[in-house]
Formats: sequence, C-alpha cells, structure tokens
Amino acid sequence: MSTLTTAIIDTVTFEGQKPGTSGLRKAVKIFQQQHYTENFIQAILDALGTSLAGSTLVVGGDGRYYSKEAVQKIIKIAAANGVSKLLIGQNGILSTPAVSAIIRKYKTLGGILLTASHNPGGPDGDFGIKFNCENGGPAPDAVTNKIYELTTSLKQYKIVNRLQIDIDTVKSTTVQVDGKPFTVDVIDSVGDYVALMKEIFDFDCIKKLIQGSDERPPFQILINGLNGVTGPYVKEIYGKELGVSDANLVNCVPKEDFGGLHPDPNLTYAADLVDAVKAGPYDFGAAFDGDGDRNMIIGKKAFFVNPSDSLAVLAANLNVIPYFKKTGVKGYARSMPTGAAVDRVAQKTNIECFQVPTGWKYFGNLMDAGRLSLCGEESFGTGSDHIREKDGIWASLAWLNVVASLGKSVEQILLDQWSTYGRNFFTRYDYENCDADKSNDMMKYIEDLIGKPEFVGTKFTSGSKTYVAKEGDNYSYKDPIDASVASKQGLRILFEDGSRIIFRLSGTGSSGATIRLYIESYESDPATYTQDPQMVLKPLVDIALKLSKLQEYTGRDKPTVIT
Ligand code: VG1
Ligand code: CO
Repeated sequence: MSTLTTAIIDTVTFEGQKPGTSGLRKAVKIFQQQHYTENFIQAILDALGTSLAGSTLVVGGDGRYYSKEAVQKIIKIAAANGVSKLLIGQNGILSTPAVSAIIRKYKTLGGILLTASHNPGGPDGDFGIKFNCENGGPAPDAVTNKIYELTTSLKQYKIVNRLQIDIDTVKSTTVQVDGKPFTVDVIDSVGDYVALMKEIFDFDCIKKLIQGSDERPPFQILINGLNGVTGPYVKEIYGKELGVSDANLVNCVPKEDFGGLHPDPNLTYAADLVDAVKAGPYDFGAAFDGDGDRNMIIGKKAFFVNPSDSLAVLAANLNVIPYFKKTGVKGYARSMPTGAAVDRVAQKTNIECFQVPTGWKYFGNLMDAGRLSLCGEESFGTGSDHIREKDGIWASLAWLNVVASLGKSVEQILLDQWSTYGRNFFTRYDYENCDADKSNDMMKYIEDLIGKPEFVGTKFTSGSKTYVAKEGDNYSYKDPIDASVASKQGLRILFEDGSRIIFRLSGTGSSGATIRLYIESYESDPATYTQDPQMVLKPLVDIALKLSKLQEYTGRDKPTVIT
C-alpha cells in the first residue's frame, strides 16, 4: 500500500449516543446510518485525550451482525487519530472476558468491544459498542459521560479511507499513515484466555471428575453456547483440554444472528439446555450469553442454581481454587439487587463485603485497590479479580473445580450451603418493552410513595404474611476508593425482617423500557429450604405489584421473564 493519509470528514451530530449500563446499545439499523458509528468511535478516542497518541488498543466482540464493518471503521479511524497499534481478534471475535484479559496482559490503553451482549443480533437485532479502560474494565461513569458529551457537539471525524486490513488470518500488518507506522496485529481469539484459565484452575482435577475413575462414574456435562462468542473457547477448553465430547458442546459456532436465539442464559431463553438436562443423564449444565460474560449453572435434573446463590457458594469454597490459594480472598461484593446470600458468607469468614450499583464497572475500583476478589450480579454475572469483567466460562470452571474438590453434586452443595447459612430466596420479574413514559410515571409514583415519612412503619399484608416497611429510597452509592457518587440506582423498599422489594429500569435495552422487579426474603427454617421460591415469595410479589400499580401503569398482567 502506498502512503496513506488522513481525511477530515464533516459529520452531523446524533442524539442519544449515551452509553447505558454497559456501553451504547441500539438497533443495527441505527448504527448503519451514515456517520453514526464513526461519530461514536471518534468520541471514544477523543475522550482518551493526550494518552491516545502512540497507544495500543484491543478490538473485538461477539461476532454479531455488523461487527466486521465496525472493525474496519475502527481501523480507519484509529489510524487517523494517532493510535500506533491495534490488537484485533481473528474475524473480530473476542469474548468480553477475553478482551479484558488481553488489555491487562499486554498493558494496552484499553479496548473497544463490539457487542450488545445478551440482546438478539442480526440485521433486525441490536449492535453495541463499549469502551474498556487500561485496567481491563468497563469505562466508569466519568468516562462514559465524557464520551456522551463529546458526541453532542462532534462536528468532524478523522479517517483513513483507503486503509483496509484483512482480519480473517492471524498476522501482523504495518502501514505508513501520514508518514508514521500503524500496525494491526490480528491475534488468535482464544489462546491468551485459555492460558489464563489454566493458570487459575486445577484442570487435572476437573478432568478427572469429567472422565471418572474406579470410584466415581464420569461426571457428565452439557454446555450450550447459544450460538454466541463462547463457542471457540468452549471447544478449546472443554473439548480439547478437558476431553468433553463434541456432542455435549451444543450451539458452539458463533453466528451473526445467534441462529435467531436470544443469547441470554436464563430459564426462559436457554430452555433447550434446561430441557435436555432435565431429560438426560447429565450431572451439570452451563450456558453463556452472546459475549460470554454471563453464565447459568444447573445440576442434575436441571436443578437450578440461582446466580445470587452461585456467588455465595463460590465465596464459601474459593479455597479449593489454585488462584485463590495464591492470592488469598481479599473481599466480596455484589450489585445492590443481588440476593444477600454472599453477605452471610462474608460475615462468617470475617471478610469485607461491598454492595455496588448494577453494572460491572462499579467493581473495578475495589479490585484495583486490592479489596475485592469475588463478585457477582443476580443477572447471571459472576467473576473475580483475574480480570475486570464478569466471566461466564470462568464461573463454569469455578463450579466444576468446587464440585471436583468437594465430591458432591451441585444440588447437595446448595443444600449444605443453606443448612449452614439459611436461604435467601430471590426472584426477578422482567417486564420487557413497556411504554417508556408510563414506566417512568410508575417509577415516579413509587418513589414519591416510599419517600413519604409515613411510609416507614407501614404494614403490608398478603395471605398469612405481614411485612413492615423499614426504609424506602432511591439507591445511591459512594465509591469507597475515589468517592465518586452514583445516584438514582433503583428504588428500594426494605422491610424490618430483611426482606426487600426493588424496582429498576433496565439500562441495556434498545427500545421502550424494561422494568425489573427484584424480590428477596431470608428464611432460616430448614423446612423451607427446598420449597419453590415462587411460592415462598408470592406474598411479597403480590405486595410489590399492588403497591406499584404496575398493571395499571403498564397494562401487563404478567412478566416476560421470571428468574
Ligand atoms: C443488565 C443486568 C446487569 C448487567 C448488565 C450488563 O443491566 O441487570 O446486572 O451488568 O445487564 O450485562 P440492566 O441495566 O439491563 O438491568 V451484559 O452481559 O448485557 O454486558
Ligand atoms: Co454479556
């Protein structure tokens, strides 16, 4: 290629390029508008200021529709803005946890992730762009606010139009841009991540579990990649390293539209896995979301592990995992709506436990400060300070490492956990695609109601249960490390017996509003432990629905998804 030069393009500004809980997520059709994607990339780079010149950035994503076009745009715009080098996953493929691991390993300035995570993909689906900082974690509010602000006044972007680099093969290419070298390293998508997992876990022990021995029959596992990005990682780790047969690794080829699936690992959207494990000989099932940071774990006969419990079980058993034997356990954390089962483990082991707002970006500072080892969210997110993103495959390996060391079934591990700590019953109701104005009205109504001084002490009765309101607020968080404040993070109704009702509006949807209702109640009577959470929590659900006038505001008589 001859000498390449930068062009400056006059653009139009777009409204609404405001990153939500995790990056900018919109319909593909919106990203396809002329200048739309270019503007947002330019704003990300501008937000990096003087550190951008000569820097290295990682680029990759879940491979969804429009990823390849977006990668080419990033190459052209990064080159024009003085970036020295890009590390790009082959074919643009890198799971979210892999990007985090690569940023940290190669000490780059950050990374651009092309994903809308669990949102459906394809020409009529969603696309997304997210920026992660040099610690490998999602950009904090201060950075995303800056990016957004820049988008509101952006007049031009810089681009090297004639630069086109093939990302299908692993290789390094250097070209001259405005007289300076610019390098694109197309890297193997899985190698660095697989190496990291092998450092963290006892692969021999997991392999023995899976293969069985004279004393123990093989432990049968079924993995479902939901046609998302984890496929190649699953095949390498579970197939090649751990010897699981190909037939047990389902939907493990990434597809641009996820084969029409909704790549969200929960009981509704991963029903295939649940049904197969229910009917089959499997001891363990796991599914991951589109970009590979979420996980769902089920045991034999599809025994469901609630993510809030999953976090608590791992917290109580971290000492069997080689990584934590080395680092020790520095602290635990969960997002505010997540069930408080982990708090009980923290209390017992006398280890610090933090509560942060929804979104993985809030865990980063605590990890960087050496105060947090393990954290999780009720939304099927679990992870540790090995990287700065939640990590689906990591969670499944952590579970297998625990199962292998304890020599117990998934169900038995849960039963033991509850008999030691009691059970925090938890459920979440999602009302997807509601009218945005009406949802906001409902939130305002609830906030006014629970903010009234006379709300405290109010008795709510449903069936044989009565709950007394102890506190109501809109959750606000002050980061213990940098003292930054995140306000309006969800409406909380806390009852005297520790039960909670929480209402939040989702920050990851791309149209309308999604209302999330979270319900939690603690029981210490062993007779309740094996009861159906929906039954145990029904009185609180009824109270929540009545108090919020949800049906009146939204017209919905049932949720889209129940977890
Ligand atoms: C949801 C989850 C939140 C998670 C976020 C990103 O956000 O509730 O816990 O961190 O998705 O996950 P919201 O604002 O829709 O409730 V992922 O896997 O989509 O990056
Ligand atoms: Co995700």
